[in-house]
Amino acid sequence: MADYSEIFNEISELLQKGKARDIVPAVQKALDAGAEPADILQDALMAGMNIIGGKFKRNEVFVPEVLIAARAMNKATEALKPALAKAGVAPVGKAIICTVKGDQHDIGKNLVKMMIEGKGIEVEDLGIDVDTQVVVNKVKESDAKVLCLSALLTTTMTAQKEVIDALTNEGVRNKVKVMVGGAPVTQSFADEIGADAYTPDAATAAEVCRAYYD
Ligand code: B1M
Repeated sequence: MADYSEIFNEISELLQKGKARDIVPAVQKALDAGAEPADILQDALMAGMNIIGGKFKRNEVFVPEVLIAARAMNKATEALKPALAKAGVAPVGKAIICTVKGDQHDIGKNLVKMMIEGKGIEVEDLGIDVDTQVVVNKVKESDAKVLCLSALLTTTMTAQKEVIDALTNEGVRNKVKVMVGGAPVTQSFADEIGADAYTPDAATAAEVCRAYYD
């Protein structure tokens, strides 16, 4: 089996340094060399992001460094998108995704979106820091079957509950399956707030989401 560790390390280093311009050709180089897109995502990009995350936690890097790394991550995942989403068939249905109110983290959300699109589902992305009422209004007007809520902060995961409660109060809870995720979210939290599904990562989210359309 081919060894991609050198190019994966290079991509991880570029991500950590926030080299958004250089990371795209490096990702392309890995693809051209035959590396699996899922491995580039996991073993190069997520690996680099985890290193940055650890340094952030230990106060070895600060918000600006993390922001430029995040920008490089988003560029790199965009470059991976065609390879990841190779289904290329007519969409089987629609889903809505957003990062909840108060939360500006979008890398995980973008990955989940990309993987769901790869399963042939059209995804309407409401963005980050999305007001609960905006989500409810979108569910009302859209024919989406699934709503995906991302939260990365312990202080914002409660907004996932707010959305579910608001959907119930406005009589549209049964219109969509609500899927929740994000680093602090757990299965027991999802059960507690009445979500339909919790998934720990983007690939599982896409699988579970796709099953709602079968
Ligand atoms: Co933030 N941040 N951050 N940050 N940041 C974390 C989350 C933190 C754990 C860092 C730390 O202290 N170790 C910590 C949270 C602590 C907590 O609440 N428990 C934290 C903090 C404290 C903060 C600020 C408060 C810092 C400050 O200002 N003092 C601030 C808050 C801003 C806000 O949102 N209001 C803040 C800001 C930022 C930046 C803006 C600098 C930047 C975000 C840039 C961006 O997203 N464009 C940032 C980043 C990058 C991180 C870390 C380093 C990386 C997050 C990430 O993108 N991971 C993060 C530390 C860490 O996680 N190691 C951290 C990669 C991504 C692919 O993983 O998002 O978990 P993740 O998504 C996964 C799964 O969770 C799942 O699938 C994805 C892929 O497999 N998933 C879903 C995610 N959403 C899903 C939805 C689904 C299903 C699955 O729906 C169905």
